[in-house]
Amino acid sequence: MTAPPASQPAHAIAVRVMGVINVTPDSFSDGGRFADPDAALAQARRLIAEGADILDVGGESTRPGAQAVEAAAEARRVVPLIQAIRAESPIPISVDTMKPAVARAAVAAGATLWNDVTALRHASDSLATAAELGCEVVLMHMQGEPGTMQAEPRYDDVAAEVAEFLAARAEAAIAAGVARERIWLDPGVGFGKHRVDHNLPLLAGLDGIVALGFPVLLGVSRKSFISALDVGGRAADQRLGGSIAGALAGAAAGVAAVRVHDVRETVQALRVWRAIAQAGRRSL
Ligand code: HH2
Repeated sequence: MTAPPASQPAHAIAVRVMGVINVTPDSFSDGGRFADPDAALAQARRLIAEGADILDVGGESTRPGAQAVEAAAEARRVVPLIQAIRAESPIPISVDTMKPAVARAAVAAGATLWNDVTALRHASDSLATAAELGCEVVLMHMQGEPGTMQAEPRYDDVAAEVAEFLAARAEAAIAAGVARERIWLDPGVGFGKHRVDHNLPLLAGLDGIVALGFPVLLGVSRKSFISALDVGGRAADQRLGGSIAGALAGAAAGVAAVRVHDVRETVQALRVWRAIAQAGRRSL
């Protein structure tokens, strides 16, 4: 999976949709809805039927103030679901974890992608574990730690600093033995970023991250900057319009995939956006 060459327009390659399943009691976006194994598997089936290209399974919330989870307990949340999905579908499965032990258990259960919001910085053996597992990895930017990251984020030029960080983490992963073609980058919208002052210029500058030459994953879905821009604050499950606007901005910038809670609506929006862009090219 590689980013489109710079000479190709963004819509030449279909943006893949990663559907989120949080097997947690406390996620900001859908906390508790899929903590039950049967509900989580039903959600996985639903997201596959709705057109998801990848499923991202997470067993620990990253929102500020979320309860920390021991690795063994986190693995007990995600592994049975990954096994159950793998038993009935070949869909690529990603595990959203910062812990090498959980990534290891998830890959053994059938996951093929390690989505790490700490860009393999959480544990001293994160880089080596990613190299050993040989799976794809998502390296995400975050300023600070999940618990305190929103306290006082600071940047001079957020898009440039995030791109510089991601390039350095990709080099670190490659130096540790992770194959270049297995690396994805993610700007980490909402992770140690002021809702409007940082997330908006970051989204406006996504092309600089795409230009690094790795596939880019973008997670905008239901994030709080959407409610900051909306008429009246809206709860996480009332941010679909803004989530889709963010996904389309990512598509226009050339991201490879978007991480979303609302798969059906996002697939529809991306298909329409792409068809219009392609029709425009044909009529040139
Ligand atoms: N956002 C969240 C969690 N994991 N991973 C990547 N790569 N990119 C993201 O933007 C991203 C992520 C936060 O969303 P959610 O999973 O819905 O919430 P929580 O962390 O509270 O479970």
